[in-house]
Amino acid sequence: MLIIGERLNGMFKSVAKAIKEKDSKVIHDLAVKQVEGGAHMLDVNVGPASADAVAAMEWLVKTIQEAVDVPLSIDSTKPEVFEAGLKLCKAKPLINSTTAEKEKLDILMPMAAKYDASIIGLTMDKKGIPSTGEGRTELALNIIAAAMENGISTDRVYIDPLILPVNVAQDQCSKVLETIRECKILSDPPPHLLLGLSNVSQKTLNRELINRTYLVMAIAMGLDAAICDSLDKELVDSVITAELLLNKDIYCDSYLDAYRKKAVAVR
Ligand code: THG
Repeated sequence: MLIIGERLNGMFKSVAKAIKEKDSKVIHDLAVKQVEGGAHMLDVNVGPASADAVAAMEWLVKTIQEAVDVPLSIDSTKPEVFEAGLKLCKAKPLINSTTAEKEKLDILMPMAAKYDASIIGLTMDKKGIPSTGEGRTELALNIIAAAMENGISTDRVYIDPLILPVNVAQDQCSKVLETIRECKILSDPPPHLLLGLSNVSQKTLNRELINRTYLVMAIAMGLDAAICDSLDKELVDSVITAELLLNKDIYCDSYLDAYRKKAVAVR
């Protein structure tokens, strides 16, 4: 399971403030702590409040790479902000994200090819997010086809069926699980399946419990990547345990410690 740390996002007030004041220490600390917590990659989003999003992305990518060397997921909606981040990435980046709209795919797939980046495809278009699993899977197929047309291997595509908060769209949680299972057979090699996990628990009580439970359910359906809070030890423990139970790792009594030691050794 690819764990992508969610905390370097201007949506968080402390991060927005650090970007505004160019406070490197706050960014370095968050980068290091997320990687120590188990993140293999970090999501980077300058947030809605940045006056100059291009300059903010450049500063943020440079600053993060002073502290850690994991690959980055460049999170934006604007082509010029993607370019600003991608051109500075030292390790192969992930573009977060394109939608299934032709105009977006025509810009972002060639950009992925140009920077040798992987790419997240959201199962939404001009009409929004389909309310059925089938509708989402159909859009995923359009995204995969566009990748192939641009010479991008289908295993560099991360389909994101877009999970919504359980308190506003409760019936959608099971539709997303359906989509995860269905998308795995859309291509050979299959695409990856990813979620921005914390969306599911926005403005709920018991956030951690909801995140952890849903993540394990999604992993059982074939999810293999999540943008999530790697500072949450119980969440990361759940991921490690779910993978063990799916026979992706060899059991021993100290499997949690063994996983963490191995993760540090390969870093
Ligand atoms: N899919 C993809 N990318 C994404 C998302 C997705 N990127 C952004 C987001 N969704 C995933 N990251 C987060 C980060 C934080 C929160 C949720 C998802 C979050 N933030 C607190 C909140 O809103 O309550 C902020 C609280 C604070 O300010 O301290 O929950 O789905 N591809």
